[in-house]
Order: sequence, then structure tokens, then C-alpha cells
Amino acid sequence: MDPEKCCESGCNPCERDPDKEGPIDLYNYIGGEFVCQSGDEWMNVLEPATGLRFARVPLSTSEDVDAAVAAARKAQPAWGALSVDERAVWLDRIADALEERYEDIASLESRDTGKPISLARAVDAKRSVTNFRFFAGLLREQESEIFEMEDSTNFVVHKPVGVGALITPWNLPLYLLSWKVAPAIGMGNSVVCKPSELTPMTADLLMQVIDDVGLPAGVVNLVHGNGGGAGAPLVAHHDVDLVSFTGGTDTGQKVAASAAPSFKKLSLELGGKNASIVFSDCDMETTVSGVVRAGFLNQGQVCLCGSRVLVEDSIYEQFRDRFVDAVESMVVGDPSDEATELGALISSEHLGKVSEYVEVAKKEGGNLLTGGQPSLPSKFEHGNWMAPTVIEGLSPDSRCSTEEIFGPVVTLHRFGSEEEAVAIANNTRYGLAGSVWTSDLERGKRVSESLETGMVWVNTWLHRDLRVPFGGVKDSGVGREGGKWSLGFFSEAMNVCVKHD
Ligand code: TXE
Repeated sequence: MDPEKCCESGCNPCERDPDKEGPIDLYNYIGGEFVCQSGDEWMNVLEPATGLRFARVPLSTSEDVDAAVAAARKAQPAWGALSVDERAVWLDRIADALEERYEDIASLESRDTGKPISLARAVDAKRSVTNFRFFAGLLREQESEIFEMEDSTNFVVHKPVGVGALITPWNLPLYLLSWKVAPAIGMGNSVVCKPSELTPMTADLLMQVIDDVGLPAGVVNLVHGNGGGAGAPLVAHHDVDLVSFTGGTDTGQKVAASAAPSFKKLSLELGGKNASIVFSDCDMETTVSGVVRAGFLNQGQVCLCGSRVLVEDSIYEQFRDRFVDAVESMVVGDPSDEATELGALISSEHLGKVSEYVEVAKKEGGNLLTGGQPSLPSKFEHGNWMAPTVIEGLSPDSRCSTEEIFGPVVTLHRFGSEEEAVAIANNTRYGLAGSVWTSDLERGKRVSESLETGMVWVNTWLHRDLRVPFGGVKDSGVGREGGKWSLGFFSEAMNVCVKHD
């Protein structure tokens, strides 16, 4: 780290001054050091709730990516040579250190994403710690895989893949980054992280934690920046062996095309257009609250959100009215207020995209049952706000019924039969998740298995056992992470067959 060089370029990671006035400057983390970017282009990090700038993130280039990949490559052999138990100890150390910064994670994540502080605590902060602890335990539980033949024994060995690129989006920043880092380094890989330029704050906090616990230099590296400047060069890098990407389907296609020529190991967790299917024999109270939560959690900015609600004809009006009442009772406002249930959308651009879909819905014949602009104190006038919106009357083939909107917008549809419900639910390019609400659990399981998705919940939603496979089909992605599926993705299985004397 050459302070003179840095100070000339105007950035100065040599000392982080917490009391420094003005926006917080973030730095890349390469080879165990916070370092300046090679260029001098920065991007403002804005609070979604107020539109105010509170940090700056470097717009790194391929030069910074080269340095990060080189540091990862240098660190990988020694790290990969450690035993699984030795690496599990490191994951626990990171979990312990993250846990000590639980409230920092929650408040930073809430400020950076616009999500309510209650959600940032209960979901983002909690799960980020759990991810490291869970994979530490899973690593220790791994059983050896031995297959005996009459005259030989087969030993399956799980070797590191090498250098991994971990690219994450803005909706659940640390939750998703930790979900990738923990198993990736746990299986002996070294990594280069590229968080979303819109929400870099808790990725920076994770690097501080990793630095504080003294993880060997180069095992985890981070390069800030946007897709074109940093993400694309990282995916294309000749010395990157694996890419784990979570983000939009369109970007996922670019990532897949770039990774293909060098046969990089690839996992894509992309968009969704998930259906919540409500049968007339459901428990109405539980179902209304569960389907509202599924539709609007994190302002509808979760790939698993139930953005389409399919209701059996006989209870449609009753359900619709109770659903709209529950939606209209949601507290929309200051993300830092404990009572807030719905915060701001991630950016003005994204608000524009979601608002455009509401206009399209009206043109497609949709009837707006509730929505619009929430009335908020003046300090939020430059924030990205939308009241939770419910639309009925759209054809299941309409754009708003089939395309991912990724905001606080839910469309209501009615169905006459189980077969019709399944047909409507599957009538989209996406195939990530869904939920089925019925007191007939056999029907719940039967309908679930008919859905073209990677996961379905019956009479609940986002109830997560980290041991299960997570991922989608069709345009929702390729591959599975979660539990042993993560350990499998972040390793290369090798078989050694030993003939007996
Ligand atoms: O994601 P992007 P965005 C959906 C949602 C949203 C859309 C776009 O519909 O409106 O995706 O959101 C990096 N090579 N989801 O723009 O562009 C980028 O810098 C390599 C669903 O945030 O996919 C960021 O770090 N990397 C999703 C990450 O990819 C590239 C959650 C995701 O950015 C790149 C979020 C490139 N060419 C959005 N271009 C989910 N499945 O949960 C960008 N990036």
C-alpha cells in the first residue's frame, strides 16, 4: 500500500476515518489490503429512502480485476491444502465476528437498500451470520464416499475448483454474498467478490470483518464496480474457474455466454414470476397474511416473491377484499422506523421500471384496486416510493402477468380447477418458486409437483431449511446451491479407484 500514490490519486484507504465528514469512500480489498482502484472514477451510493448520497464506490476496471484474480490464485493452493475442519474453524470465526456487528449490518443494509430495519435485522443480518455457521457445520458433517467393488475400492474426493467469481445483486446484499462466500472458501477455493454497485456497504463490512479475523491474504478479495467495468471482465477472466451469479435473467444470459468458451463452472440464480395458489379450503386468515408477505416482502424485490395470486373462483371476492384491506394497512415509510413494513425501492431507475409496468397493466385492461404514491414527510420527497399495488382483471397472458416486475406490485387471477391453476402458474418464462394454500395437504403436494419451478411452499412461504436445494428452471437459472448442493457446486468430485492385491 503506497500512501503517497493513493493520496495523489485522491483516495486514501490507508486510514479509514469514521468521523470524516461527507460521503464514505469505499475501497477494493485485494490480497489482504484495502486498496485504491487503478482509475479514478467513482459512483455515488444513494439512500433509496431520501435520494441523498452517503457513500462513494470505486468504478473498478479490468486492471483491478486482474490484481484481485492474481491475489486469489496466489492464495488458493495453501488455502485449498488446509483440511475441511481447519477451514470450518475460519468460517466460525467470521460468523462470530459478523455476529458482533449484527446491528451495524442491519442498519447499513436498511440504509443502503431502503428496506425496513425490522426486515434487515430479521432476514439480512441474521441469515448472513447463519450462512457462515451453517456451512461450517455442514463441512464438518461431510461423510466420506467410498464405493466397494469385489476387487477394488472407489474413493470419492472433493477437490477445490480453484478461483471463484461471486457476483451478487442489490436486493439481499450480504445475505446472498455470504451464501456464496461461505461454501466457496469452505471447499478450499479462493474468491473475488463483485457486489452490486447499488448496495456495496455490507460487502465492505464483510471485508472489514475478514480483515479483522486475519483470514489468510488473498482467500477473499473484493472489487467494487458496475457490470461493464468490473463484472464482465471478472466473468471473462482466463484465470477464473467458477462463476456463481445471482441477478437478473438478462444479465445472467450475458454471464453464461461469457463463461461458456472456457467451460467455467457456472451457477445462475435469476429472476422469478412466482404464483401463490389459493384454494377455497385454505385457512383464510393465515393465507391472507402469508400471501401478503409473499407478495410484498422487501418491497417485492425478492426473486421468490409471490407476485401473482391465483384464487379459486368460489372465494375470489372474499379473498380479494380481505387481501386489499391487509395490503392497505401496511405501514409504508421511514426504513429506520421499527413500525415500518414497506420501505423504498432500490433506485429511481428501478422505480421508473416498476411504475411503467403499472401503466402497462392499465393499458392491458387491468383494474387497479390499490396503489399509487404514498404520502410521506418532506425529507423523503426525493426517495423512490411506491405504495403496495394490487391489480385484477389481467389476462394470464398479459405482460404484467408473465414478466418479472420486481416491485410492490401483485396481480390477482381467478381459476376454476386445479388444472387451470397449474396452467396459469406455469404460463411464464420463469420457473423459480411458488406457494400453495389448501387444507388438503395431498393436493398441496400434488399441485406443487405440477409446477415448473425449483421450489414450492405449502401453507407457508420463505420458510428456509438451508440443507435443501435452492434454484430454478427455465429463465430462472441453472444449477442448485444450498446444503450439499453448494458443497458440490464449489468443488470438483474426483474418483480414485484402488485395486486390492
Ligand atoms: O441486476 P443485474 P440488477 C432482477 C430484477 C431486476 C433485474 C436487474 O428484475 O430488475 O434483475 O437488476 C452485475 N457481467 N433481479 O440490475 O444487472 C451487477 O453489477 C457480470 C433478480 O441489479 O443482474 C450486479 O453486481 N456482472 C435478482 C449483479 O451483476 C454483471 C436480484 C446483478 O446485476 C454484468 C436482483 C455483466 N455483464 C435483480 N452486468 C434475484 N434473482 O434475486 C451486471 N453485472
